[in-house]
Amino acid sequence: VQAVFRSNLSHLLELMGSGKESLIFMKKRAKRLTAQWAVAAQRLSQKLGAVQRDQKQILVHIGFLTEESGDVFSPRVLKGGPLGEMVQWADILAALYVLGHGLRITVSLKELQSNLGVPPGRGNCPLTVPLPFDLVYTDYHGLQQMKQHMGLSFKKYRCRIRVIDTFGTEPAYNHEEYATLHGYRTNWGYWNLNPKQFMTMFPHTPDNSFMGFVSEELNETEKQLVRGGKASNMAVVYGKEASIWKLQGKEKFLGILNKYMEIHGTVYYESQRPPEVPAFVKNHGLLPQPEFQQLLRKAKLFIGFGFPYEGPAPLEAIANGCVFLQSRFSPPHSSLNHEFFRGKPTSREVFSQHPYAENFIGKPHVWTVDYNNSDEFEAAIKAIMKTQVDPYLPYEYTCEGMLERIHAYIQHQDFCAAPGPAPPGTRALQSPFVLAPNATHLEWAQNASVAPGAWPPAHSLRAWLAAAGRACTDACLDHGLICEPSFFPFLNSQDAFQKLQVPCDSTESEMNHLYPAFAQPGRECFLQKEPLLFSCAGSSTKYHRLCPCRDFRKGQVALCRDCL
Ligand code: U2F
Repeated sequence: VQAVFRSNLSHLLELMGSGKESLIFMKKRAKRLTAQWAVAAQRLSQKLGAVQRDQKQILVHIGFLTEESGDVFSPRVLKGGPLGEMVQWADILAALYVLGHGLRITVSLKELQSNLGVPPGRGNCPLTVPLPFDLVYTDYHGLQQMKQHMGLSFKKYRCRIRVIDTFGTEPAYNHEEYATLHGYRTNWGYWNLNPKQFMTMFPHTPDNSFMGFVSEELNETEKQLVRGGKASNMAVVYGKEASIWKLQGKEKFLGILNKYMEIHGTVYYESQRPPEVPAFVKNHGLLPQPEFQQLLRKAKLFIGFGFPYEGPAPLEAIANGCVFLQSRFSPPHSSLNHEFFRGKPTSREVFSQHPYAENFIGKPHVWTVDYNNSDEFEAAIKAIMKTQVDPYLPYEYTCEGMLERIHAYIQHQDFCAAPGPAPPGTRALQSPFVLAPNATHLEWAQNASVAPGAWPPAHSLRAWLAAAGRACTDACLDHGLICEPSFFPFLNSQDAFQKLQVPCDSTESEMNHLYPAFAQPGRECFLQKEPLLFSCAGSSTKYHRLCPCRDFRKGQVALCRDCL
């Protein structure tokens, strides 16, 4: 059956059920965005032309909303608790539905079991019950529940699972044995999935797939209205929960801001003003999402206090024509030094409250400054008040961008297929590259055969030997490219080192998430023994890593130019 784009979301709203505040929030959002999804579907349909799309049967099991996992989020929806996850799930559901796939949605263990065809209480039975879904989207909580209740089927069908994982899972944490041996064990990791099965909220490391969410896009008339209606001295503070306002030292920079601007907040409160919120702040209380957007349309500045990390609100602010001002973290926050990230399966270092805003958007929309430096802070405020900025939304966060990306994943990602090229040592791998004319990197040879069906297509590969201590994520960005982990197998050979003229005195094959790599001191080259450990993330001053990079579409970093 072919998938047909849908523009009416009312059946989806029925499928989403009701009761919980979280579901109500998500349904309102899906409903409000219907028109934007419909236009996006129309545009994508035109862009794809006659491409055949199979209709998939998809189960969406939202584990964190189940009572069995404690559902700590639903009761906080109206109290300033996290909404980012619900924004993302609402958008994933809408996108899958608009793309025309068959959907089932579960938010309890009972519903999960009945959809999986597992008789209750028979979770550990040795039978493999056929899975009636081509794809399952879930989260870490749901993954655990599926493992417990699917018996042997879990192993057989886990390649069909996609895990929505806000902050990402790096390969070193995903590989059970390696994580255990090398201190990468956490509450969440060690599932031995293909790291691309984890789907993140922002493009953190390309080892995972970037799923994202959407922000409402303004049309030309709305943009005009926003341009005309901005109050150049109005600031809104990022932080809907009073605890965010506890930040030490805030008096100093808020005092400076207060000299220039009228400060607004949307902090949840019960009966009286939360004591953390200074009296000069005009607090509106937690606003419904559409009213929050309206407030952003009038404001000039959206200012972050350092928490929450990496949420949707800064993108919404920028899309509504605000400048986002945030603090630089020095030293960077990570699972090593910050409670929030502790136990998360990533070593990623976070250099500001919203690294995506800093690195993918930047000035004039985003200013990242040291809040402890009053001069720098004050200068930024003055400069921001003078600059005129237009509403801006990166393509990958528009409805069309998200549809395009999910379409490409559904069409091309197959983790159930037989593994790619055999690991080194098991067969002589004739490398399909040549040294580029300027001798700095490898390129795909013109006459090399291309693995049919390989996605992303291998001819977009370009490979560098990174500087010592540089991760492949950064090394590729240095060249205006993005690291592509699925290309590692092509590079993992003596021949690749040779073509790059790396002086290997010896070559060893071992399990290490930094390999393939070259160690200068002993002139040793190392190949990767375990395909699951290929990793864009990770660095050590000991190694020059061999890095596979590819191009990407403007505003759509998940997809290479020939990836659609
Ligand atoms: C992030 O979760 P948060 O919910 O704290 O993220 P925010 O950026 O604050 O935004 C979530 C939504 O809240 C909405 C706003 C955003 O789409 O439109 N909102 C609102 O409806 N009313 C208001 O008055 C103010 C905002 C992140 F997304 C999570 O993944 C993390 O777990 C969490 C902690 O770092 O931060």
